[in-house]
Amino acid sequence: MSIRTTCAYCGVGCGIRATVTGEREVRIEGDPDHPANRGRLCSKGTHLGETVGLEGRLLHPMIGLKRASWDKALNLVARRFRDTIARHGPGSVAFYVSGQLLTEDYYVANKLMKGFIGTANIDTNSRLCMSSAVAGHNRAFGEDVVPASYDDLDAADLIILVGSNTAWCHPIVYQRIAARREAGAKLVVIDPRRTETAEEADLHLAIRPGSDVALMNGLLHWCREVGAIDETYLAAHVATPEGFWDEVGEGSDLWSVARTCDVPPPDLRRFYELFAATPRSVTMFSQGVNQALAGTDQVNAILNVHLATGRIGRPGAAPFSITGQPNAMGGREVGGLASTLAAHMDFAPEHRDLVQRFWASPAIAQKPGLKAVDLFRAIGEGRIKALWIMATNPAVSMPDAGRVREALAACPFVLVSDVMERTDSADYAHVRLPAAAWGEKDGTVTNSDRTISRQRALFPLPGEAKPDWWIVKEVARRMGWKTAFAYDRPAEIWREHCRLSRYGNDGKRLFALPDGGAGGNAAYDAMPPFRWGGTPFADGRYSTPDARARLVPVTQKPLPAPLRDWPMTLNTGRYRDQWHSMTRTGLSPKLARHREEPLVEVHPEDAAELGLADGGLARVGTPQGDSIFRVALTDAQRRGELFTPIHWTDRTSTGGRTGLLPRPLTDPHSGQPGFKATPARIEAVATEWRGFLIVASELTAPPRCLWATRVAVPQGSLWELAGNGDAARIEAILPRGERVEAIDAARGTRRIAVLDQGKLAAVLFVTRTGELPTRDWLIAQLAEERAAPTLLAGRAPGMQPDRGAVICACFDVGLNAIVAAIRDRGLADVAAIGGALQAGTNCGSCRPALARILSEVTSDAA
Ligand SMILES: Nc1nc2c(c(=O)[nH]1)N[C@H]1C(S)=C(S)[C@@H](COP(=O)(O)OP(=O)(O)OC[C@H]3O[C@@H](n4cnc5c(=O)[nH]c(N)nc54)[C@H](O)[C@@H]3O)O[C@H]1N2
Ligand SMILES: Nc1nc2c(c(=O)[nH]1)N[C@H]1C(S)=C(S)[C@@H](COP(=O)(O)OP(=O)(O)OC[C@H]3O[C@@H](n4cnc5c(=O)[nH]c(N)nc54)[C@H](O)[C@@H]3O)O[C@H]1N2
Ligand code: SF4
Ligand SMILES: [Mo]
Repeated sequence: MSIRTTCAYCGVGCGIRATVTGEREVRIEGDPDHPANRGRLCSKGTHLGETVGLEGRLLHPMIGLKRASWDKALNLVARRFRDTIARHGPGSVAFYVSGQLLTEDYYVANKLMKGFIGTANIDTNSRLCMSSAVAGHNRAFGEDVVPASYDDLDAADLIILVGSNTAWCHPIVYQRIAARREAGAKLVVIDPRRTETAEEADLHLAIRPGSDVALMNGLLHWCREVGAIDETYLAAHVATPEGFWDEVGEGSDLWSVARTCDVPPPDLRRFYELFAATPRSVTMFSQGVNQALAGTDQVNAILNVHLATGRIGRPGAAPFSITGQPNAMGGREVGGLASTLAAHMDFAPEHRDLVQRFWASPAIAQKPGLKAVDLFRAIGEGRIKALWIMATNPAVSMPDAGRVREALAACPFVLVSDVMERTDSADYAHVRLPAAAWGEKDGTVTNSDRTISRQRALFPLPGEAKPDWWIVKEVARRMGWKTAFAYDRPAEIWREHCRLSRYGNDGKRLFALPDGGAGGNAAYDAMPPFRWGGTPFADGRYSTPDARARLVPVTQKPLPAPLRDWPMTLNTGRYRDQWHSMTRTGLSPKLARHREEPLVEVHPEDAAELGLADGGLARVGTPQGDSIFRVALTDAQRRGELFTPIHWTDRTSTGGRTGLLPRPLTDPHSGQPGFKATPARIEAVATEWRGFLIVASELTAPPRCLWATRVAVPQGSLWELAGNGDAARIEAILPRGERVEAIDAARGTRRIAVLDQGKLAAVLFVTRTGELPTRDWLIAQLAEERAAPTLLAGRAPGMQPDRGAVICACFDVGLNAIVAAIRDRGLADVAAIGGALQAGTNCGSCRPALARILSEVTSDAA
């Protein structure tokens, strides 16, 4: 029997049909009836089944390093929070929560902090993610409403992706865009990097980072010049501040904009003409827009264009802020940000009054609380003395993560509730509480297009794990608020949340959920996905006092010249097959193969000047800290710019730690950090030896050397290694067992295998001058009952060559097979590759990569 649920990962919110096939085993299929994906899944969703094992899970409450009963742990937590509040006031405690909580969890945490503890010191990792979009929506619409749905993509004739690597980060939305293009729609991508998304586009504008306001103001100015402004719409539904158009016109002629954005004027003109001529346009944006010091202005620059052209509230015409996490949107709905109260209300006296009455609560937060960056600063300064971290890993994901770690280390009481036993943040916890994970928890999530779906439990709760809502309400009850937190099941919380959304609303707020009470628990259990809000603003009425939207004057900030000591600009973001700090995707061997190490991507000409070699190591430094990455040369980068991934942690690497690098500076309106542009420098790092370690058992810490980075492989892990001095130190990490060794002093090569009754336990290869064998065959030996006798040769006699990097994660197809098939069988398009090798025929995430390989191979041949 299959259970309908929702994917654990991104804000696309794909529906899944899960069939439990054994204890902690599940078969995953896309749900053909879910409106977000209609049966499709991307590589991450497809491989969810590989991540539901109990490996690495936290299964019991822990006080320090000791296992404790729930009773004892909860009493301690309640006492510590109560005592801290009694001594230092409610402002001395804080929660830092996450868009990976379910709505019900989120609601209860928010209610406890804002209505009972009585401060708004609850912020969420969504602050790092889309708070600029929230601030932009509030400024323009008077309410944080995303006025778009995926259906608009199916109706659009032009889709513009701004600061969004959709093919990797929202793959199923990308598939939808690709399908619409087959029907003739055009795609424009605006991103400083030539991502796989950009590579596929009809037009790619590789703008200078941070120049989006200039680009959008230029577009607005162009639309005015060519008569594409919808004057009727403006007159009826939009308030235009005095002098707005003069400001827009300033520096907005094509040539000036092209210079500011550093793009060829003909390309810019093509974009502007295309937009002006295409009423059905959707502008979709994410972190390249939000994560900037002028993120909110960048959002409003986009919203201005859509308002002024009347391209909003109509099919196929909308600005579309796409959310990252599975329940980022649900968090906005419950008011999980420190700057909002609940149910799309803020701290205006009438809202405070209304929410307090509804909750019948003893207190209500009077003003916004500390936003994430300020919150961790306050912890560092000793102003916050008790912190609860729920479903997020700030020691990795906050900007200037080194300072965040210092703050956590200094905080008198840190509570972490997480599904994993060890995370970089949990290392600082005084108490750790085991939370239920995806596949065990039960509740609702809201995706990017306001569709609310159920996540349903597939397995019984393992060990003593408990759902987050249960943990929060137990703490609340022990702090003395028994009746207000007397929940027995998520359905009760859901119904309360629905009631609050409608309470005293009278159409003032668009966010109003249907009566969640109808049909009781059974209706909740059976609830099909539904979208709230219909087509927002279809009637031209906005949530402002005068029902008009606002054009918000925004001007391009001067772009900083390169600094002498920090001449490069560091951009950071995501890989296709990893999710954030890898606590889940890191368990999947298939997902590990796409990018096995954290790379720093650099333009070849910069590399030549700086003496960086492709495949070598380099140290990336900023005033905040430094970290080492593997160099990858690519002309997809602009000159002077670097790109590093956010995924690697202390658990998985000695280097590759992007979080240490960004500045803790934020947008003045939203408090969102500017993760995408940090002044930086880069220098080559020489190492005397290289090697790798394949182990069956999990290491508790990376091997000690300059460079050690881990990925999951079937039945074990693979560590890539490099360092200086005596490599023999590494051997200390090898497990006990029967050892076989081969040492070649001339080449400085050491090869050691450790066997446990004939089965491979570990193999370490190190060399100073020689080659290393490919890893695949050795990895496969982990699965053999008796390891092959040619282990130390690194291959079987007469073995076939390497497979190359895995391109298609679904069918495990390597680069070399694809190249060979294109050459030998004369394959001419992506569909033909799919026909021959299956690659690209499931989730489609690798289709852009297949297209590129195809064009490279065919142009090589020509
Ligand atoms: N595979 C995968 N998918 C994910 C996630 C994941 O971890 N892995 N995380 C999810 C989450 S929480 C989020 S928030 C989303 C994020 O999804 P995206 O926003 O698509 O991802 P990012 O890689 O952070 O950044 C997007 C792009 O912004 C570009 N950019 C940088 N600076 C600028 C600029 O000044 N202007 C413009 N126009 N563009 C710029 C970057 O070069 C980058 O390609 O992905 C979600 N989906
Ligand atoms: N430099 C740089 N930094 C960034 C970004 C960037 O682009 N560049 N992007 C930012 C963005 S957009 C985001 S969203 C953040 C993401 O950053 P984080 O939120 O720190 O990332 P995750 O690794 O997803 O952390 C989630 C944690 O919750 C745990 N968890 C999973 N499910 C549950 C559950 O049901 N209950 C509980 N209690 N725990 C659970 C996981 O094991 C994991 O430890 O990173 C931000 N940081
Ligand atoms: S696009 Fe992929 S990661 Fe995102 S919800 Fe769908 S299957 Fe999950
Ligand atoms: Mo995010």
